[in-house]
Amino acid sequence: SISSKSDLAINGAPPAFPEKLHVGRPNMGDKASFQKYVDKIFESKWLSNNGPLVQELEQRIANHHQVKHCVAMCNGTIALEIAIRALELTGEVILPSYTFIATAHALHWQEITPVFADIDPVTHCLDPDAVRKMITPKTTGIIGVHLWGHAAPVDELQEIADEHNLKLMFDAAHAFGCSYKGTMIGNFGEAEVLSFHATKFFNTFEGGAVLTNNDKLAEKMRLMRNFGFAGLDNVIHPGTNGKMTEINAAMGLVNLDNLNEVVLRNEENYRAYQQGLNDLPGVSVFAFDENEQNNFQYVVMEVGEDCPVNRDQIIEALHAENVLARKYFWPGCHKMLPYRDLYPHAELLLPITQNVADRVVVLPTGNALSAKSIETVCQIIHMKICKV
Ligand code: T4K
Repeated sequence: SISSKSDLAINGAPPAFPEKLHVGRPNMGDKASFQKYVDKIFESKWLSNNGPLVQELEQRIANHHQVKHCVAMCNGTIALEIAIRALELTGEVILPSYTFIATAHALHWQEITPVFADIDPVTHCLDPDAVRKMITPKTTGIIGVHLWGHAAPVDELQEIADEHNLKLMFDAAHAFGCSYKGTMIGNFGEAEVLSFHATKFFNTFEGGAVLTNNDKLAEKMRLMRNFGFAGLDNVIHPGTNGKMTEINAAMGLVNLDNLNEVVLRNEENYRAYQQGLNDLPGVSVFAFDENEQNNFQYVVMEVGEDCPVNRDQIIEALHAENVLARKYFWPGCHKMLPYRDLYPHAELLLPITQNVADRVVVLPTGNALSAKSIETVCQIIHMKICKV
């Protein structure tokens, strides 16, 4: 156990963990069930192109989110691109800079200008007043991001969208199984995009989907993900290859059976971190809304201005102990290429984004962590912070 500064690896002690603790270790379902699906795939010789397992997965994910349509795709980024294109967004689209780079790239890839608006310091999601400030005659849409699974301010954003005749959609990559005012994510805006990447709460190795209640939009996206084919030899729409394969769907079906256990484990870990960290000076654990459904996939610690050491010093101490905490989503999309060059002064409009991006530490969670190891991670942080 870590009970004095000299027990820290940055001070020469051996690392507290012999093996690396990662953020984003995959949540894995039952291996034997997966193997049964593999056998089925080998028997049927149906590997891709809207196969039976993909269809079953879509149905189950739609039911889980109580939404009409789930259109599965090969990953979350292509799902974003297809949704953006299906909604016919052009010109400028407003989004947060404090998100994974894919949200911005999905727009830029289609020659749409991503316009970054500032966030709320408490929820880390778009600040509706900041969004209003960024609207120009070229604005056609808003992409809210449900960061860490915490819903963006859906009602306020919808009001702005209605007022200015803009299309609203959401990047719900983090928000599988989460809710907003008691309604499951997937039911808001024109469409909401999930990611099923290996590191996500629910994974299909790689994968993603668009959820929507709009029949026409769902139909259009189904065409777009399969080159625009409507039956044999008949292309009726521009399209790309956004299809999910059967092996990905098999992983998804197995992982769906495991969701309750993953949430329970994640929540336990989250509470253990809360308990271990919230009494320490200058740090706090990002608070989820206790009235909503959460997946607790991200344990986010914020290092306050009153903390005796800064975020990077804490990260350095953790990495020395083999705790590979991450600084998602530092430094913000507006500081990465090509956006840094396109908007050299964007940072002036994003003071909260910059502040939050400099203060966040995402901590390892999931199955690989025992209560004891969380206690040790908290002790490391405590020792790094304390004066003696
Ligand atoms: N929108 C948002 C808000 C997103 O967060 C994301 C993805 C997207 C859109 C796009 O969705 P996708 O197109 O990815 O479906 C990771 C993921 O690659 C990315 O999916 C995710 N967000 C982002 C938050 O995290 P990196 O660059 O941090 O990945 P990497 O390789 O450093 O992996 C993170 C950790 O996970 C590693 O320390 C090890 C562990 N890991 C990773 C993989 C892939 C494993 O243990 N096993 C694995 O198979 O981006």
